Formats: sequence, C-alpha cells, structure tokens
Amino acid sequence: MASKILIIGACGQIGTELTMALREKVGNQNVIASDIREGSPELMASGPFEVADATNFEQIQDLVIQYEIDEVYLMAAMLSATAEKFPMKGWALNMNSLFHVLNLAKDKKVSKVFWPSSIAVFGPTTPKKDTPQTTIMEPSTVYGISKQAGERWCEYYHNKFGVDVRSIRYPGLISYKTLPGGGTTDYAVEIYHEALKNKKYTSFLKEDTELPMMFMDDAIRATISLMEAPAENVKIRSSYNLAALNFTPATLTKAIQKHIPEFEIDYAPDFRQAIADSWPSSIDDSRAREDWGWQHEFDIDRMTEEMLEGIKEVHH
Ligand code: AKB
Repeated sequence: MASKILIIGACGQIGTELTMALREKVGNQNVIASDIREGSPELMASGPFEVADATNFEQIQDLVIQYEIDEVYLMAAMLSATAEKFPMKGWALNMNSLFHVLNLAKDKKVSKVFWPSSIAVFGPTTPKKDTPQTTIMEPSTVYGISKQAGERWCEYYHNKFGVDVRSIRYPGLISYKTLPGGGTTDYAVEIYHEALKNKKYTSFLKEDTELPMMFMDDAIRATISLMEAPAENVKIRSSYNLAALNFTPATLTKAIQKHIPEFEIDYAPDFRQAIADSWPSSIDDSRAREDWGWQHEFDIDRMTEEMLEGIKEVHH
C-alpha cells in the first residue's frame, strides 16, 4: 500500500508545488493537502483538502488518525520579513507547529517528517562565502532564531526518540505558480511579474546584494529525494545546506533584459536590506551532494526562461 502523506501549509509557495508533485508520484488520494485557507483551483480539485490550523494539535492529530498518515511535510511558517513585524506570532507558529508534528512522530503516529529550515539560520558572524554545513550560527531575525531552534529540536528528537525527521536549509525559492509571502528573497519573484507587466521594478534590496537562490523545480526534487533516501544516508538530522545559484538584483536584471531589453530597475532598500545583509552570499552544500546525491539543474538563464514563460501562461 502506498504511504499516506499529509502536507501542512499546502497552499503556500512550496506547499502548492510539493503537493502537486507528490500527487503525481504516489497518487492523488494518497496526498492530503491542508492549510488554514483554501488554495489554487488545481490543488483543490486534484485530491483531498482539509482546512486545519498548524498550531492546533488536536486538528493535526485528527487528520493524522482519520487518514492514517505515514509521512508529514510541515510547510506552514511565517517568513523572515513578516516575522520581524509579528515576532511572537511568528515564533508561536513556527515552533508550535513543529512540536506538534515531532510529538506525533515520537508517539509513533507518523513514521517520517519533513521540516524546512532556511539560510536564515545563519547570521552576521557566519562566514558569508561558501558557508559551511557546520559553522557559527547567530541568527539576528525572529524567523532565523525559530529555524535555528527548530533544527536543534529536530536533531534532539532524532537522537533521543529515534524520530525520522529530515530537513533542508532552503535558499530563496523562485517560482511562478504561487507567490511567496513575507520573505526577504521575494524580490526575485516579484521582479519577473513586474518585468512582464510594467517593464519596471523597484527593488527593496540593493543592486549588489548577493543571496543564495534556487528554482522551485530543483527545490521540490531535492525535498522528495531527501525523503526517499535510505535512512542511513541521512546523516545530518538538523538540516542540510542546499545550493544552486547565487545572484544579485543587478545580475538578475541582466538575465531578464536578455528577453525584455527595455526592462528597467531602480533601488529603494527598506528594512529587508538588513535581513539580507545578515545572510550568506553562497552556500557549501557538499554534504547533501555526498550523502544523498543532490545535484541542481537550473542555472539563472534557464530559470529566467521558465519564469517568464510560466508567468505568461499562468497569470496573463
Ligand atoms: C525568506 O526570505 O524569508 C525565505 C527564506 C530564505 O527562508 N525565502
């Protein structure tokens, strides 16, 4: 019998594409999507959907029991920029939802958990270039603190209770199907929409702010392949560094101008600049490559083609 999967936060930027990819792989009825609100028509129509609040233990447990869930992907989170505005709400959502899922796994109600971490676990004292897997981590944002604490708890639940929890430190993720919400790397998605719509974009990060980024297809492939890896290959139970591209707003602008020569950018950095400045500019992901064979496929030009075509198809 196929594993039954529950995705919490299925209507978000990653959740939407992850749900569709897993439904394609293991069958629509085996992937239960849940979120606090309804999602895209495609997601809603393609398989089971349940409204549930990730911070409500009873609701999550009821879904796990009702659908006899084996694996949980916890994708609900408050991202970096929003969590700076609502620190206590961000902390509560990011931590409580994780404890609920880890405790269900500890009590053997589910057998495997995926939980996303982020490059936000690093901070201003971390080496910025080729940031190693194991290094100084003094995050300076609420979101980063919650992700770093979450990583410690994942490793703790694995060591202490044998919980099979797996995690990736995602870089900024770029996709056209569902918009990101409340992140610092969101400029790299907005820029494509504005390039097509208005041929103009005002970036909230400076032109030379280099950040690690990845096209969503690569991120989904990485996630599924980490979850499919034999348990003994998953040697890191806090969270894996994962990398594909690093670019600045200026470099991304040049890539877009190859397709839309009249596209113009200007810069009005806001509070998100300080967040970006505290994060790495590139990541050493050799452990993911060694342990479970990670390889990225999309470079900046291929991603740009896909983004421009995809946005035209889906949104115009
Ligand atoms: C954010 O910008 O907050 C997220 C992330 C890098 O985790 N996209």
